[in-house]
Amino acid sequence: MNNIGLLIVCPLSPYLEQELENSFKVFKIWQFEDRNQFFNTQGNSIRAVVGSSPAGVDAELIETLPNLKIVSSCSVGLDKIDLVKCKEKGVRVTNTPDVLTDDVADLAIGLILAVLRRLCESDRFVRSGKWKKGDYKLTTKFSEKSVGILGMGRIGTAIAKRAEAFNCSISYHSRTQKPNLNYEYFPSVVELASNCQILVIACSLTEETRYIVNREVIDALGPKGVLINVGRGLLVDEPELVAALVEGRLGSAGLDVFENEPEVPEELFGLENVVLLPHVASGTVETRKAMADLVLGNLKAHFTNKPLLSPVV
Ligand code: 8YV
Repeated sequence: MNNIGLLIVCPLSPYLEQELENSFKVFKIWQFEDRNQFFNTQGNSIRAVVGSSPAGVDAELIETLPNLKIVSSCSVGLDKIDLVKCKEKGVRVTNTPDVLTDDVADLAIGLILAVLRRLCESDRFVRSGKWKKGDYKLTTKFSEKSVGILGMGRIGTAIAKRAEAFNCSISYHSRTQKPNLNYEYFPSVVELASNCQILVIACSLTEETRYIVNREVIDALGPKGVLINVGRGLLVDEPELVAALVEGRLGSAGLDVFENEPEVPEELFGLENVVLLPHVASGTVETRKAMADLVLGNLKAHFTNKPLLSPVV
């Protein structure tokens, strides 16, 4: 496969980049200052693209690569890939589901605990020497709270299972009700937010779900409510979220994702009722290796005419 042109559209783990280089003729898009020149000279040779959550392929890039056959994303989220265009052009698409589910669900619970039990603030309290000068204020119990999950797919289900172990009551909203689940289903996000104390966003970003958590949802969650986001920043109306946190209309938030990563609204930096993470839900050594191996497995399967391991298109 060493003569197959493969374009990487955003930096990946050193392991994945090296493995790709061992098997393909790799081009890294960020290394070309003049991209038009690159596409003019190498565009025809590119048969595969590898991206991740920061960058995928839009319609323009797909049109620019006439011999593109497969897009393999090192992410479960597909929001950066124009799936309709891929289908139209006969370009196969794969992602990395399942292997990251545990990590993302674990981190959602970690964020809930960090927010409610003020773990980061407590750590700062000890490090700054303030413990010696006074008592630390009490925090909020997690066990037995009501948890609403937005998006009851693989990740939502794994979060629900974990929250059940904390004796939480679980409810959810998703496109359709899941007949095999005993959790309460709400047909709208506002109803879900009105009926839970902690709202966890675990759905995928599509045209339909963009800004699904708007002011109405945030207000329904209310001044004691907790918002956790392990999905995508664009699922939330970020200026509304920031305003609600600053004004105390929303209780607190644990955020792993933001609208314009790595930019994070600076108004959040001074708030103690938020925990901010740099999009690390799948960021463990074990899971990133498994994601990389799935990307490699899909590409190798495609170019040896075997069934794809995790096909999307
Ligand atoms: C990122 C993710 O891909 O899988 C997803 O959709 O958002 C993450 O796992 C990962 O952080 C690499 O950027």
